[in-house]
Amino acid sequence: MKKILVTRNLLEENEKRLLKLFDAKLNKEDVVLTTDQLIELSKDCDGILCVGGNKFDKEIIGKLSPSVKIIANYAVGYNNVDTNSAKARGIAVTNTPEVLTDSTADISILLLLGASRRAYEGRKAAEQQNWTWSTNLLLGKQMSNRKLGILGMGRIGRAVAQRAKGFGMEIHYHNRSKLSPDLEHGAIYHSDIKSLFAQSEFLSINCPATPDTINLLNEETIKYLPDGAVVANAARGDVINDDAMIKAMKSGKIFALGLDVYNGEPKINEEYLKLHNLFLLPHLGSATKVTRIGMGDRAIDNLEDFFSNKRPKDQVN
Ligand code: 8YV
Repeated sequence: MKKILVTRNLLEENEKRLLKLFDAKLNKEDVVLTTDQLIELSKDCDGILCVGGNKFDKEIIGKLSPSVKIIANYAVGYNNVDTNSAKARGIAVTNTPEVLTDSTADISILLLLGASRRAYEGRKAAEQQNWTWSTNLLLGKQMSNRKLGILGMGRIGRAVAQRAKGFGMEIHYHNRSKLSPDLEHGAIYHSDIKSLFAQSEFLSINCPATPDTINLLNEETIKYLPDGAVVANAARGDVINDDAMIKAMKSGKIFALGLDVYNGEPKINEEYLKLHNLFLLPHLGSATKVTRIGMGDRAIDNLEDFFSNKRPKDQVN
């Protein structure tokens, strides 16, 4: 049986299946492993099933035992793994697409609604029981029939578009390339972000973190958005320049922000926490039981394929 280091607990259903197929080295305490622990614990392993919080940069990959042949990432995003360095070392890298599309798109909508309808302030006021109903109590922005910009029109972006149509929103998007009409479903393509942002009364960030998207919302580009725009990020913290965003939230340029992901998470820029117009969640995009089981199954499928000498369906390098 091939030996697999599993860096965090999986749901019971997934662990049962994994244990039937592999000699799985589990992390029963479910602690976040340090880099040194990762390297040490994987020494006698043929593969690693890891989560997005486990970083595998060039240096770490260089220190992995030659026995490690696959890194099966339990996440659709794989910016935590240097796929080129892995390839150079003969290590396959896989991700878990499709299975988390719906749950992540749901969270994007929750972020847009939570931010625009002032859910954080609302929760605080309700909890403190010191509010008086009035015609202008916590007035928010209404999504219905407004324009939604989607940055990154992959599976998740398209699922956000589908949901937003239920609100009567007009969908605009930017992507590396224009989608075919059957995938676009009437959404309006913008070949550059300046043009997309200019239309985005609401903006949903659903692109992967790549050298092209890191810091994409910055001092300069935030200015392209209409005054009072609402922004939601369910992708990766790196896409937003926090200092520029905080400044824009203070000035009112950005009416409100919804965040599920952060630069350097679980840490969050302290300045954000002083703002009332922020709706935040602790990286819950894929956090439903059905999705997490789907992610585990997908990672296990990839390991199974790999060790049966088939190219895993989700190999990304
Ligand atoms: C995960 C994610 O919660 O899939 C992704 O890219 O960001 C989330 O679904 C996390 O990375 C778990 O590994």
